[in-house]
Amino acid sequence: MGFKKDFLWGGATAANQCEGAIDVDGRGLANVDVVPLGKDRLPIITGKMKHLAFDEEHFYPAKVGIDFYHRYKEDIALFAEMGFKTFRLSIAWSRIFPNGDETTPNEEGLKFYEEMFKECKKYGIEPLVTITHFDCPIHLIKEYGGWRNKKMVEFYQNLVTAIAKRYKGLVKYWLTFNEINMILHAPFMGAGIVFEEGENEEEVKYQAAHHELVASAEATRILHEVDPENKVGCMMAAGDYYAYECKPEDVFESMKENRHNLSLIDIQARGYYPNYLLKEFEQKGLNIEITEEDKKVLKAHTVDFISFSYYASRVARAEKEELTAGNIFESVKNPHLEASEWGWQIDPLGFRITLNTLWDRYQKPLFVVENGLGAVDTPDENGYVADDYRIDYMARHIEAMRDAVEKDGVELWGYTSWGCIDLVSAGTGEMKKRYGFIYVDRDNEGNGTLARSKKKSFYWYKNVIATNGEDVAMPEI
Ligand code: P53
Repeated sequence: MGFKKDFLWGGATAANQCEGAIDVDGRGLANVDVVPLGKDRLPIITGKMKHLAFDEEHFYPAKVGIDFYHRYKEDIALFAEMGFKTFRLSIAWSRIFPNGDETTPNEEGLKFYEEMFKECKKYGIEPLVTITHFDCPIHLIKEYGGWRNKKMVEFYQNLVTAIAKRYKGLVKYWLTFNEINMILHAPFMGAGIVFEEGENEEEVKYQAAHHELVASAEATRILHEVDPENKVGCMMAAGDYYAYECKPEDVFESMKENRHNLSLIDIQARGYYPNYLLKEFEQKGLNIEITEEDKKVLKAHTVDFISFSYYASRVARAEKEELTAGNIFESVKNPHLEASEWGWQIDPLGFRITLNTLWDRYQKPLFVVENGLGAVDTPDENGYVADDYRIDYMARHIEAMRDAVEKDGVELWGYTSWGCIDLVSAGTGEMKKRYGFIYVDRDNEGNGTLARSKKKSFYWYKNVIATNGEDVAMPEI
């Protein structure tokens, strides 16, 4: 019953949202460094506004992040205190290959993650490594146009070969691209794409996605070759679309939205393009170059497991109406659900539904690698955050996940909550949108000591892990 004995409980981060130290130890500049806080962020991450360098008028939160680069030992000790079995982090590509197209990796970059993995192992924590979490060396964007160029596949393979060899025996769980479907919503952040005047944006996005898919399959091949023990997963931003009403037109719309969202992992999981997507290319006149050799690679190297983020469910409606505010993923408002302060619709049962959708569709083990509540935390006079709202959100989601496993028979390897320590928001660039069990003293403008402190949820999650997810109530502390 319940979660399996060796269920991997833990937390998740991404290099660009926590490390800072962007010009230290030979690291090169990346797309994620130059996305600022504020109103220009959305046009920049969606590739509508070209912005490849720093300027005076914007604030760049990634420059410092939460200074994880210098403080990771302290932070991993706190994760260990909560009982983490796994820790999800990403590798900053430009630490390993500062420009992206070099032939030999940067030793200092390799060393940094090696030390970090050893620090995890010290506590029996299994690293879960995202190879690419939205980042791309700026040089590859300027020189080659980012993932629109097929040469990226080669550069990515160099990265994967270097890290697969170096971290053999230290890392077993790998994810190729974070939220691969994000390329369709935020192509600069997802793939270093800046659109040019008058081009067919959809065609560019799908061509870039195709290159990422081939690169992902090649990464799977390399990781399996270097160590047959390696487990490689795809990763998507999930959350089922419901039909707004039971009228067939709304149901049809929700089917289309779900397919659109799942299309890329369909390919990573099954090894071929689904007919519905090929038909869509045809009908829209999109000319996507897919070679016979690419098809062979996709077919031969499918993923071992399916990982995903889940924050909210979504709604589809034949007539587009009121959309939820200011998000990369726009969705029709669901009148039956409450939303977070950022308009993300809170739906624990939707989590169970999404888990079932993915399990039914692929019949491969699942791994929840992001879930959580982005909220404003206000420390009391002692600096303590009593985040009952977060505990409530997470408790209800963990219960729903347990139902999916216990009552529905979904095969699930683990759960890493997003932003287990407060970090910079990917969508907005804010510090104010916090997810952590650990509070970090830093605000949107960069004020604060960066000191860490335990929130109420820290003690709660520790108990969840200690009881293997059986007890989600708040314990006495
Ligand atoms: P933030 C949108 C929708 C779903 C997932 O997001 C998303 C986004 C991006 O805003 O991204 C994932 O920080 C992503 C993380 C990100 C997290 O969700 O905008 O993998 O990097 O931080 C939460 O609240």
